[in-house]
Amino acid sequence: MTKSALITGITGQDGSYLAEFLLAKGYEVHGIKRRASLFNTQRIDHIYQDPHEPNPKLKLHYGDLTDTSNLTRILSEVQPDEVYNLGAQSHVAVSFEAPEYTADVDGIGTLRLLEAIRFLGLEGKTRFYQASTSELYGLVQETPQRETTPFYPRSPYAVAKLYSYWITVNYREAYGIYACNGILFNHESPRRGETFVTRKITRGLANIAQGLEQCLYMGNIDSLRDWGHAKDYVRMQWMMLQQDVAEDFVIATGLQYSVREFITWSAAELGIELEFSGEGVDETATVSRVTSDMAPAVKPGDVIMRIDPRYFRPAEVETLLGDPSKAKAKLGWVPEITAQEMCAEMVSEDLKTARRHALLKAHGYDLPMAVEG
Ligand code: NDP
Ligand code: GDR
Repeated sequence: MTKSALITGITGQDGSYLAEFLLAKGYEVHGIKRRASLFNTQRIDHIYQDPHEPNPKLKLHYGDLTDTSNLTRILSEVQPDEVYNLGAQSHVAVSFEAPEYTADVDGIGTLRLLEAIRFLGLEGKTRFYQASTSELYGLVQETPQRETTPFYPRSPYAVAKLYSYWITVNYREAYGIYACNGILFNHESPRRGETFVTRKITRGLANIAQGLEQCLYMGNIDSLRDWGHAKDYVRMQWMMLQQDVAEDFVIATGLQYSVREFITWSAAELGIELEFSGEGVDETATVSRVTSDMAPAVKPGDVIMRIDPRYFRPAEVETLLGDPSKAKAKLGWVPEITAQEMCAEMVSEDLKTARRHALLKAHGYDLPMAVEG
């Protein structure tokens, strides 16, 4: 029997990798995409299947996590074996700008899906995965963070996700729904949104290397994160729904690095050696040596990173480090891609794009380069 899965947030980083993963396993995959005035399916265009073809395995539905009747209708039509709730306003800094919307989508959106499962009598059939987050630990109460570490959210995003975490646990306990939380630490890839810190760095430095931008403006580069690769993490999302009993798991690498280190690695991938000097808002990174031809636009003495306090957050999560022992012991999951390998892949992909853009620019096409976030 072909299994079916419904993915909210299929157009995002994780949704695209998970859709690929489930299609390869033979699933019929349904995804909810938002109506937008521009195309927003770039991350899944390579797996798109024409609905006019016989038996397409990937089907897209217009929808939104703020729309109860829409979600209920889609669930009723699809009757999925598995729901992966990955849809969210997922940017922590943006959640301070749009707290109410973030609460609606990231908090109540989860309730809408769980209620729809209950209302439609799918409790015995549909398994539910909630995209919980290490941001729940916020002001950390214990290091490393594990499943039992108390939460202390530090942003409207994290507070909304805290609601989702507990409503998922509650529907499991109250109604017997197979529902679990993956408490995922930061995970990245070449498909990461351009305003999250790793991608902002790899894309920004690749652009600087090719002369498309001059300087990277950063926020708190002392921040410490436990970075994994999205491909490893979506595999774990699926594994969590294949157990006999629903449980919550921390997904992390158990290793931690600073944003400054990630900048250094990314520059090194481009053959750029950096020297950091100054403190706080006056800290800069200056090019000390260029050792390859990947960065023709950069020369020693160039200042290519400065701090812009605009990117500081009203309340910061300074440090996150996960303990994935439970996932390893119970599911046999271990991450396969290191943070350094992931950084190299991201730089390599962003360099390809930057080279194409540099070529276009040389022929008179100007492309907007700057990102805010
Ligand atoms: P992305 O930001 O890349 O993707 C978010 C997805 O949610 C996009 O498909 C987006 O659609 C969709 N979405 C946004 N708002 C709505 C809405 N109102 N209704 C329906 N869909 C909506 O996030 P990631 O793929 O990185 O993360 C996936 C999930 O995992 C998110 O819930 C995130 O909070 C969580 N998470 C992520 C971690 C990470 O490090 N990546 C770590 C821990 C948790 P569109 O493309 O149209 O914008
Ligand atoms: P985070 O990811 O907030 O951890 O949430 P992000 O990459 O945005 O920030 C990581 C750390 O880097 C610092 N930082 C900057 N961040 C951004 N975006 N831009 C900057 O210029 C910058 N300079 C420094 C941040 O302050 C922060 O400390 C991500 C999201 O994917 C969430 O959805 C998910 O739940 C968590 O990871 C786990």
